[in-house]
Amino acid sequence: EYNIVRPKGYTVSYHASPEMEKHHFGQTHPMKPWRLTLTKSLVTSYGMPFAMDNYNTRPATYEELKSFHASDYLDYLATAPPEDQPRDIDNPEKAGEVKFNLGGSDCPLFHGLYDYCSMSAGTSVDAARKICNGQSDIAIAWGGGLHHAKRSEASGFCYINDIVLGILQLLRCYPRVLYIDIDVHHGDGVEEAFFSTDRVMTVSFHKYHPDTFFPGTGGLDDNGPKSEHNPGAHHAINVPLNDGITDEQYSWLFESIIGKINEHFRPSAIALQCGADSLAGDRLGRFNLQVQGHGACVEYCKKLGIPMIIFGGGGYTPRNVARAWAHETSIAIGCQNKIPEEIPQHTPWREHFIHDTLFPTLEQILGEPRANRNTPKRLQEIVQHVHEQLRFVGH
Ligand code: V1S
Ligand code: CA
Ligand code: ZN
Repeated sequence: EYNIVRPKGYTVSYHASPEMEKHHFGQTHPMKPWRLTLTKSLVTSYGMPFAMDNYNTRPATYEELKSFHASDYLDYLATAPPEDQPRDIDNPEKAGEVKFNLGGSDCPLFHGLYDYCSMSAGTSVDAARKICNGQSDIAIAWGGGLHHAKRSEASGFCYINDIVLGILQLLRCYPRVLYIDIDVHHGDGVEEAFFSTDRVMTVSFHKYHPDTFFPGTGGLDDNGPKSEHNPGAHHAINVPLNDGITDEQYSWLFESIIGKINEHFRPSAIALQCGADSLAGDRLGRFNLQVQGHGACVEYCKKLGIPMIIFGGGGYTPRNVARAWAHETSIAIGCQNKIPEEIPQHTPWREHFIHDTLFPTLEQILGEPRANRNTPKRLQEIVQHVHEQLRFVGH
């Protein structure tokens, strides 16, 4: 009804697994897989599925997961019994044994965990395959983006690193992959996985404080192991930020940094993690970004004209996650100017949106905006440092 049509000669695919959305981390846990259902509901009520190839994905196989993860870790993940009460890892007496960081309050062992993980990974691997075989120009995997998971360790709500699996798939057909991470947290798992190769450059924008903000890594000078013999040296870029950054500052940073990286590194594919916890009003986040500023990053990447996977990630205020990811789906399709700002009347769970617009103002979201602790001088220094790093990269 909004006349959303397929862009000519351009294919966007949407990879989702409705079963994944039914899993629960626990009552008090901030990660709510149901936010994916709310996102799909908004995407559908705007008529966007008509303009995309829509896939219900299969779970990733054990062999696929093994392309990054260790078998003893996967075996434990597949067989550890679910705990009904999350253990209190901050209290060693009650803690019991914790293996692979599984079963604390951040990474609980819940019912159906292995299915949840393999479905999330399945969406990302399928998205990567569609990019590889040229069937999609942009492939969307909102159920992926779990950037903290390590080869043999769960971390920060992430168990399987679907992004690493997706990038490994892209590397089979593309010489260089640029990973960009706009989640409010540092993309440490992806950075570490590609520390020793010059075929992947990783860039994370995040709130940084080594003692008080998870995971505490990703300082400006952390650019990968600096050994002369390591081809991956200088291929990790970190953009550490303070509380309260605005759309205007973030867009300026993003374009200055990604523009320069694109010139030097010349990626043949992009993997973009769009964690929505960098939005204002997020339960765990600290920034003042609006749906427009978050989406501007996706728009900028799309304009580079390079095949791209778009992943989800964090995002702990479901209504804001759904708004951002629906808007970003419309940018991928190129119909962002055709859909009305007002949330359609027939949207299931419309009452969850509180404000009936895709673009609520900062005042509507927060009442009082969070103080902005990012000075123009500091942002200039960050851009300067990144430009200096790039002198060591490619041409
Ligand atoms: N910030 C934060 C935060 N909140 C929680 C949490 C709160 C309630 C619960 F019932 C369970 C967990 N954990 C954290 C962080 C992890 C953030 C992960 C972000 C993931 C992502 O968005 O980047 C990608 C999906 N964990 C910590 O801060 C660790 C602790 C150090 C403090 C909190 N306690 C609960 C565990 C140890
Ligand atoms: Ca980030
Ligand atoms: Zn996050």
